[in-house]
Amino acid sequence: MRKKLFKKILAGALTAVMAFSLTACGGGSTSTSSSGGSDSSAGGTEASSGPITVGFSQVGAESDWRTANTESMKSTFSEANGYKLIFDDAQQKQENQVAAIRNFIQQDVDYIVVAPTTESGWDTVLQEAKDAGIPVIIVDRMVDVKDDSLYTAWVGSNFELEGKKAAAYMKAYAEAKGIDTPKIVDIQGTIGASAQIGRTNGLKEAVDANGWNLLEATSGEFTEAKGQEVMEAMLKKYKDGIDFVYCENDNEAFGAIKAIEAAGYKIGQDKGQMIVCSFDTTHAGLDSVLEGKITLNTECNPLHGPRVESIIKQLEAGQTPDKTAYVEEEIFAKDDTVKEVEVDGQTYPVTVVTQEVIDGRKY
Ligand code: GYE
Repeated sequence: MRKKLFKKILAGALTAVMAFSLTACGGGSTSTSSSGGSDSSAGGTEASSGPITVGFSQVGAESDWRTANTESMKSTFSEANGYKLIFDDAQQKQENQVAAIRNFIQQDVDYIVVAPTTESGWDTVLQEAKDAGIPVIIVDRMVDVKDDSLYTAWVGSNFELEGKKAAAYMKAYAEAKGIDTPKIVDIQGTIGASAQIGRTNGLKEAVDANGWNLLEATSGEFTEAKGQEVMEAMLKKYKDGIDFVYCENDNEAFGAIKAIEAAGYKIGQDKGQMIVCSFDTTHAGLDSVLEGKITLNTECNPLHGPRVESIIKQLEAGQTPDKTAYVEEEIFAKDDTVKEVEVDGQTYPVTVVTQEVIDGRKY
């Protein structure tokens, strides 16, 4: 139950008790006090059915994925759906998120939702939320806290699995294209963010297992501008060629593609060309696959609004939502060279991108 709702019911009960004792003291004149009592209890019912207040601390607006995610949250937590959403854009800075959460606590919101920048550094502020009795729901990236009771539930993607799927695809693709020891650069996401940790680890594991040549891993901070800058620097360093450009999101891939083309190198699907891999499968990301710029795009679904709402509804109904919930995701590619990949004993089909596939998608 919402803390505020509980407070309102408590206030209503107190008013009723006061009315009752006044009546008892007044010894007989029941009409005024009883009508006063029923008014206040009617008021209490009205107030408790008011909008649910949600404070949402969003990472920023660094990518197309993030824009789709914000849109999903805003359209779900709308006034028409019975919510009052307090939205805060942290501009990719954790300290802004901490300030936003403190602000939500001060405003005594019903629920705090956090899409954390990085995994660490949340213990203190989440303890403050817990002490204030406000449930915290974590969405998208994870938090790494000493005490799991500091948050109520988490929903998001299995980033490590995403990375492993991509690496399994690259292995099969390299074999099919006759690329022996692939030379790879990794344009990482924001360091310390779950999406970066999982995707980097997925690749790293395959590099170690297959003896691939990982030339460099540097953060592009999940942005197009930084992705381009990092790629420009890498192109200057690795003159002997790069086989795979592993970008940890679509926007970094867009930046990298600009840098590669500006430097006069060829992007494509064959040996001797640069094979760009990405994550997110945003609309623009899939357009880029169709165009043949991105070869592999591993899905990361941003439509978390309804998922967070389902958690809130369960809490409102006094139920216990799953502590952690992973979203199911697919793999999209330019061609059918690799039809499926296997990760940890599970098979994942690869969908070849067509205009129809793009048109049929929700983001
Ligand atoms: O992949 C990237 C965004 O945390 C899953 O953050 C998210 C990542 C997403 O900036 O585009």
